[in-house]
Amino acid sequence: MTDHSLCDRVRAMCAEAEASLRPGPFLTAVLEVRERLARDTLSVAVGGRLNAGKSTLVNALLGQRLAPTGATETTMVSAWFTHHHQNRILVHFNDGRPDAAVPARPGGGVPESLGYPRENISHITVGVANKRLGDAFVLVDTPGRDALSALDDYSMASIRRADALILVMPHPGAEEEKALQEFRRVMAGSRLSAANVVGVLSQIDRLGDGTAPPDEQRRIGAEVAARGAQRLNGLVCEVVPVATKLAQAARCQTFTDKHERALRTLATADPQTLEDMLYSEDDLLNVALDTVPVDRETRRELLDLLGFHGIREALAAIDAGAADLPHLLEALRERSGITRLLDCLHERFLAAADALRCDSAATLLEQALDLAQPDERDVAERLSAQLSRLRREPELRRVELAEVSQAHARGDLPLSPEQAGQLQALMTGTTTARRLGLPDESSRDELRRVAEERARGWRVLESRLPRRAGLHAALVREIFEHLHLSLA
Ligand SMILES: Nc1nc2c(ncn2[C@@H]2O[C@H](COP(=O)(O)OP(=O)(O)OP(=O)(O)O)[C@@H](O)[C@H]2O)c(=O)[nH]1
Ligand SMILES: [Mg+2]
Repeated sequence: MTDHSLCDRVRAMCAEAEASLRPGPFLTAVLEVRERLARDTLSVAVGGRLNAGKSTLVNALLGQRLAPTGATETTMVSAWFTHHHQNRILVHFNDGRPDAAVPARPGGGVPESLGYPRENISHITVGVANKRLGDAFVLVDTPGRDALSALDDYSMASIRRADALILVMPHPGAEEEKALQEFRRVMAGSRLSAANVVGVLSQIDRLGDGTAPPDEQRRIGAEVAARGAQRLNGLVCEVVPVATKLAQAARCQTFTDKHERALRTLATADPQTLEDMLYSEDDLLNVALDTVPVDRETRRELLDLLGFHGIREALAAIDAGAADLPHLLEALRERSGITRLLDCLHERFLAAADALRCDSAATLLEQALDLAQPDERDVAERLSAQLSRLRREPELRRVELAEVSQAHARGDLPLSPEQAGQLQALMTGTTTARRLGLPDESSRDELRRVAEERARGWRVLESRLPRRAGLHAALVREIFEHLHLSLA
């Protein structure tokens, strides 16, 4: 089997159906799926509330400052960043008009104005000659809203069209719980779940009163992220804390020798001056030049680039031995949390790309079946049978656990905390052992024993539940059985 075997099977199904269909809505939907699969990359949307730090994170992931960021509502239309041999921006309209090319900002960024009314634009495609994108994914920056309940149709449309989602959450406030519940509601009916949603706790420097030393601030971030992951159990596979602004600076080549030199000079201040200076942003800006020979303008530049927390992280990294610019940048990437997020995206999204893309394509085809006209029934029935066979593939079944997890989140599938934990591990584990909630070094016999025990447990549960809930339990049971068999 090749890496793309599941997607290849969907492509073949589309080709076969297309050959027998006449022009009409069913054929159009099938063609759209084929076009979607022609792209060989996974699409990952970045979504969340207004000002959450989505665009800042997109830039950090791209390794280039292409998405505009700002303190007020900044991202007005969804932007699909794709690899292209030359920088170009295409505007796609929602009234069927042909796409229009608009000039990019120097370096390929999205311009302030696209020159068309926002309400006529469905989304834009930003082609960038960016190697990082080439071998990874299409990244989709979406507009935020002040409440997730009001996430506009176009944001939601882009989020639904993507294969996976990074859900960006800023520092938790009183509104957080409500917003998260809203997000659950908005996502119900989409296939987004712990199988393909990674949470990011953004702007970790803003947690608490923001005066804690950097390592303490990171510890607070990890704690808040862990609590968030607990609350969003079933919806996200994990929540990674990221100092988004610092991550952007550490990955976008905007931090130069000049900034490094200035930081090293700051680091030479005597301990008392250093402590006074790092008490607040104002103290950093206002400390007398004769005590710290870095001019105010450069200090302001450092603040704009790294933020106050970032400056303290950089000074701590220098203190810990980061001897030159590359080592300092590496330390900042590590400290910002972006390195861990990238690992997480590779492990969870890229390694499962075939199944995730196949699942979204198969879902679109399943929806398209309803569009068949009476004389297209044969084709629809054949396609439906092929899709049912495809859905039995173990890798896809795991993605389907999304529905089970959503049923549990809605209260339609009562589970004990232990069973909920087993379901979460099965969905999000990246190795067989982890899927069974066991350490990686567990013996094969132990894995087999536990897989069998789980299958038995879920069979008992299945027999006690009403029919619909029982079907969900049956899916979990079948996956444990399959794991058991594969360990024979
Ligand atoms: N202190 C701090 N500020 C940040 C951080 N990340 C982003 N910001 C700032 O927060 C503001 C919003 O960031 P954006 O990335 O534009 O947020 P967004 O979610 O894309 O916003 P919209 O597109 O308007 O919904 C900007 O002023 C950023 O500079 C961070 O880690 N720390
Ligand atoms: Mg934005």
